[in-house]
Amino acid sequence: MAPRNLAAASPKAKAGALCRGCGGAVDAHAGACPSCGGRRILRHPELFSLSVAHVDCDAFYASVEKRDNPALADRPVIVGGGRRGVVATACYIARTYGVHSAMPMFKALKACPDAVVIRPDMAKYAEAARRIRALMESLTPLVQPVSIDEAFLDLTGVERLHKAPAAVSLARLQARISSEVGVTASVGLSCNKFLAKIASDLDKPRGFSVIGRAEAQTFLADKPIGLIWGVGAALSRKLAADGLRTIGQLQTADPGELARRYGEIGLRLSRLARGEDDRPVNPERDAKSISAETTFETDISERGALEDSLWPLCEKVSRRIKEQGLAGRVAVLKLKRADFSTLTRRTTLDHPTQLAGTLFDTGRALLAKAHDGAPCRLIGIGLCDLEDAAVAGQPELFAPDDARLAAREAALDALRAKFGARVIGTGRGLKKPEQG
Ligand code: TTP
Ligand code: CA
Repeated sequence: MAPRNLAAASPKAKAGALCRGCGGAVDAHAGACPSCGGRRILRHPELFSLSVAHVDCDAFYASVEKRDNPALADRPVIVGGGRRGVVATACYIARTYGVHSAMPMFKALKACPDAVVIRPDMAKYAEAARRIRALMESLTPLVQPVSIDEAFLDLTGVERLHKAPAAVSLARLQARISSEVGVTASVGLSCNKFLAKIASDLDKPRGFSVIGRAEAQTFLADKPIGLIWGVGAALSRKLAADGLRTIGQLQTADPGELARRYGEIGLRLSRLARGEDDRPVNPERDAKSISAETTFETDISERGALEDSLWPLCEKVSRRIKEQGLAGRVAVLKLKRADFSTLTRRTTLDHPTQLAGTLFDTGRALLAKAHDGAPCRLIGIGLCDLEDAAVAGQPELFAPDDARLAAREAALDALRAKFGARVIGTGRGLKKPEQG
């Protein structure tokens, strides 16, 4: 399939170009690659200045099955079945018959009676995924797995190490995944995770697509809001009910109004709609927790005073987790008593959160159970079991109480962004919170 070039022609921009045959950098005006003679040339004005990528394997389970049984190469292959009786994935040939993931198997076979159906072999897929991950990590330490067969890579700063622009290293990675693991992958290259993820899907399979900074807004304008990663059907419906259907409508909507109506996610949607996404590629996403703690000058035994000290810590955790675009499903409270004995209490939330208020309420409940009146020298609180907030989908929006909390925190976050983190307290951080 021919590579897609989304760049608006810009006479001033110095275009980079890449041979899709051998992955080498070529002169932007070359009709064919001087090394391999290939004519599939990808040109883009920002090609050699972008370094955030999303790499996603094509029809992953089915590709592994085809690799292991070459007789299947030209056959429609469906992987799935088993207890749930649904399609896990279909190869691209089977997709031409309308077969897709999560489709009931009987329907899939009605659409494509000749399909070869294979039961999933997770051990095999996990092994291929590990090898692909290792190839990615040989390029950059900044690899953030998203699922078994996809990951974000940040190649900023490793160009000198590889003596090649990120685009060239990624083309080589794509070739190595194919030759060494035996499956194909698609690459999306851009300036941030949001755009890279969209790009990787534009030209599947074996795609290599670029969305540059300059074209991002225009490219997004006529796309449906559902294209935004993490905007599920429920949120799409809610936005549509308010007349918001295209990303372009979000671009022109007042960010303050979006924040007021939808809380934190409104602000985020406004930024994403403009192609702005400052979430870093975070390789430790799965293992990490985000926490904050404080040691008192004098030991504290009074519950209310402990709660007072908890609130600024919740704000700190919330700020850091929002900065990283994460949300945590498990809240952990830590107390160190005056005799240095430590106790931790944890609870799993109904849904992942980024909110200081939710963390505080949870922490306060944990404290009520854990604190026996003994004097304490330290208190800490954190969130773990982290996931990408966009993937977590901000279901708080649909819990009325949390939605109010989210809107309030979003408004405060917007003020902090404008005037600095230290300027805005909520009052709770300064005085004892109301009981209840
Ligand atoms: P995806 O990356 O969503 O899909 P894919 O790799 O099969 O195809 P594409 O080229 O569109 O990326 O999922 C990766 C694997 O996860 C997929 O091969 C099978 C499994 N999977 C399921 O088991 N059930 C599902 O509903 C989906 C979407 C995926
Ligand atoms: Ca995939």
